[in-house]
Amino acid sequence: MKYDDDNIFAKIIRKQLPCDLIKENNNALAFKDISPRAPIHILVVPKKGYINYHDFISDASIEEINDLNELMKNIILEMKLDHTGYRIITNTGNDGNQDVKHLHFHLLGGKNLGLMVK
Ligand code: DGP
Repeated sequence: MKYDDDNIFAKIIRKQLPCDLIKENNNALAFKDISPRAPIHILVVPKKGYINYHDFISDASIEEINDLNELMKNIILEMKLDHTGYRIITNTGNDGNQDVKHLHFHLLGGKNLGLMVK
């Protein structure tokens, strides 16, 4: 599958659509999910276009991978999620029920999230 430059997260990254920005660095952006499933529901995305995790890990530079992980880590520490716990999810493809075809990690917390898969 080819990456579609017109997906909603690509437009958010290009600032063609608004978002509730949490934090960003050179290669990654974090913003609030528009339909939160938990008191804390943040999406962490690479700025460059990758459809999913395996594309990212195959093709991204070390700087891009480091920046995404650094952004995730800083949010976890700043929101003290390391004290309370959290969940990171990335949905991929059909079985993963991926809706937006730009890699994103859901960072969820703020309550007990229950079982991982129902
Ligand atoms: P997924 O099923 O993993 O592809 O989840 C996509 C998520 O993206 C879903 O939780 C809702 C969120 N989302 C969809 N459109 C927008 C948008 O325009 N802005 C924001 N902030 N989030 C969006």
